[in-house]
Amino acid sequence: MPTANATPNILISAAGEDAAWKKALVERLPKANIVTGDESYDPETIDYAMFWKQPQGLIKTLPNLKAIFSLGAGVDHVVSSPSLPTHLPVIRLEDAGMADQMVQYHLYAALHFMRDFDAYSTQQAGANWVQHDVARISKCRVGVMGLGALGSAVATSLSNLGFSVSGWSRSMKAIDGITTYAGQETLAEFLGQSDILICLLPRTPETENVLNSTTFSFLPKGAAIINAARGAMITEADLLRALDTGHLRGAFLDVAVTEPLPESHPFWDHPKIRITPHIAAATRFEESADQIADNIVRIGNGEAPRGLVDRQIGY
Ligand code: NDP
Ligand code: OXD
Repeated sequence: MPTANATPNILISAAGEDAAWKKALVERLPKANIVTGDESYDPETIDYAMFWKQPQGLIKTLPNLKAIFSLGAGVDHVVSSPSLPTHLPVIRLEDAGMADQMVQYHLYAALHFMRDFDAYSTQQAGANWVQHDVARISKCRVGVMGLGALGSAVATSLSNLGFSVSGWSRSMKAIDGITTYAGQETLAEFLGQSDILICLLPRTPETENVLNSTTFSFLPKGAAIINAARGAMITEADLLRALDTGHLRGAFLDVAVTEPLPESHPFWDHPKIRITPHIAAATRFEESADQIADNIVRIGNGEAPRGLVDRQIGY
């Protein structure tokens, strides 16, 4: 890693939240020169950029960048930029207050299916008072794709509540109470025992469209999907088909290929789909600014930063 100036120059471009990020960072790095995209600055002097959905073309105006910080757990908005230099370090947020929120979101969504609330809302529309047997939670099998900072917290919380939980990742993990699988060759087996499938993978060339007609066919009939990762992991037309044929019972979606979800999109009024507007876990300024400031100090001291993205694999 390159080393930093004692007074680093930092540019913030954070999709309308520049001022809040600047305030949080100034408190932690009082000696740094911190500017937002609408202030005047000399692009040649910028050492570090903090980005969330930065304007297209901004990266190539900054020739002397030493690192880019993503203001989210996902880095797809940065690494997908064609002008990103191959060796420029990209650093992501790890948990930073998001794991607790992801746990809350997934407890709600998993119970929605496990306790038949999807069926009861259809019944309510028809003034239909019919009771269903309450399934035993230990018989409900949840599969979590992605066992990173967020997926592992979600898997552990669902397991603690009594669900029977498995997880799938690229490299093998050992997590108390969770049956783990790793690699493409185990995907069909992992999916085959997921009554509720949760996607918490990062968006990379390998994970795009990982949920499609073929992989849906590996799920047990009547399985449900929860996706709060990125819309690009699901082939949307295949999801609609799997719901309409009855192979899938329902989908709980926080993300979509196009966001905001267009008004005319068929997801909005599909009876088996619940939509939330990318709110599963908000980036918390305090925790995130602590991580970023700590990393800038670490780089300044010649140490490796935490949360460094592997540019070869894309997360
Ligand atoms: P991490 O990088 O910590 O974890 C990613 C996990 O996915 C790891 O377990 C990794 O495996 C696994 N993985 C990656 N590629 C593959 C693959 N090809 N096959 C199998 N497993 C794979 O990410 P986070 O947990 O921090 O975040 C996950 C995603 O959640 C983010 O990238 C972002 O897109 C999304 N997100 C959504 C939010 C929302 O509000 N909707 C908020 C925050 C994040 P391994 O452990 O072997 O590396
Ligand atoms: C993230 C997100 O990646 O909010 O942090 O989606």
